[in-house]
Amino acid sequence: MAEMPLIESPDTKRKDRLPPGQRLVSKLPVLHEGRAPELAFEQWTLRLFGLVDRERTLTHGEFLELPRARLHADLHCVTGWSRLDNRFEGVPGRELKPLIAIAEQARAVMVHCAGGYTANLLLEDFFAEDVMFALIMNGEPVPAAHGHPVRLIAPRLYLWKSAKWVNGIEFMDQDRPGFWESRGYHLRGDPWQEERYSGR
Ligand SMILES: Nc1nc2c(c(=O)[nH]1)N[C@H]1C(S)=C(S)[C@@H](COP(=O)(O)O)O[C@H]1N2
Ligand SMILES: [Mo]
Repeated sequence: MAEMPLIESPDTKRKDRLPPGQRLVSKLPVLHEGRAPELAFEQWTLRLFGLVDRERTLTHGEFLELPRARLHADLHCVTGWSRLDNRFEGVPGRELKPLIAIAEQARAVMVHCAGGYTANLLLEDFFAEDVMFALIMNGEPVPAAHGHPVRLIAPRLYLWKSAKWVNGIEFMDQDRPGFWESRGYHLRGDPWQEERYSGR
């Protein structure tokens, strides 16, 4: 098998890697609303819907046939901690593109999760080169508390966008607030701009 390509999240190449107002932690905390769902990978599916020509639901077997890559990325939580040099393995978000015809008017996605959590991303943020559906995190299958079996990683935005237990991507004609965004978090959440709260 050919060696898996390595994606370096661009922020890992900065001289100063700590965004304003953040402090470094060495261990990744566990943070989420409600209880972590326990999901068997064999039953897991990924639904691609909304502004697509035909809705499609990938089985775990179909998902495992998609091209994989490794990812090196820094993670920044809006509550103020950052963890550098995280390692992931999984399917880059861009690999979904050939599977569906996305309508021209699509501008954003809503990421859906088991348990009902949602997070919105602009289409260009979702298809950034360093966005990944992660299966492996720091050498092990993504643990239940961190999103088993599949967790989205969007390292260029605050970590609330990196949805755990992801099971659906909805393509939308405009950006709409997800779970935290409708509770006061910023619609986009760029840590370098300190887009923490919307001020609404
Ligand atoms: N499904 C789901 N994903 C989620 C959350 C959640 O409550 N549910 N919380 C988000 C928030 S606010 C943070 S800070 C990160 C924490 O990820 P970690 O527990 O792996 O450190 O997960 C994000 N993804
Ligand atoms: Mo968070």
